[in-house]
Amino acid sequence: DDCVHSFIAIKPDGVQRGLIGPIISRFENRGFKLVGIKLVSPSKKHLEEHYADLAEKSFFQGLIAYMGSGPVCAMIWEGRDAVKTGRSILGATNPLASAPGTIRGDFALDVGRNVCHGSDTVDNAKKEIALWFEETEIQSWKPAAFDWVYE
Ligand code: YYY
Ligand code: MG
Repeated sequence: DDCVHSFIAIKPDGVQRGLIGPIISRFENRGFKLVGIKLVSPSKKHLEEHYADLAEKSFFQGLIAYMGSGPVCAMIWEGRDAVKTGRSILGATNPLASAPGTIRGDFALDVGRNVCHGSDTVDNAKKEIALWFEETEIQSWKPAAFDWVYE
C-alpha cells in the first residue's frame, strides 16, 4: 500500500518566522491528512538520536544546537506516497537548489536554516514517528473530502 505516514517537522526558524500555517496549508492543500501534531522542545539526546546518521558530519553540532534553539512543530501526515511527495513539497536540502514552489525554495536561503524536516524513506518515517510520538497521539480519521481527493 502506498498510503503511508511521513514525519514532517517545522524547525525552530520556521516556528519563529510564523511559517507553521503556510507549511501546514501546503500539505492540506495537496490532499494530505494530518494525523498527529504537537509543539515540542526536544532534548539534545532526542535530537542526537533523530539525526544519528549524521553524527560524523562537520555540521552535526551546529545542527543539534539549531534544532534545540526553540520549539519544533512535529507532525505526522498521511496519504498517497506521503514520504516521497512530502520530500518534493519540502524541496532540496540546500534551499539555493530548491525549486520555487517548494517550501524551502520559497521560504529559505541557507542550508542551516532550511525551516523544515521530512522523512526520506518509509523505514525512516516509521523510526522517526516512533521517536517523536506516542501511539495515543496518532489519530485515525476520514476527512469529509477523502473521496474528492482519491478516485
Ligand atoms: O533530509 P534533509 O533535511 O533534506 O537533509 P539531511 O542530509 O538529512 O541533513 C539534515 C539537516 O542537516 C539538513 O536539513 C540541514 C543540515 N545540513 C547542514 O546544515 N549542512 C549540510 N551540508 C547538510 C545538511
Ligand atoms: Mg534527512
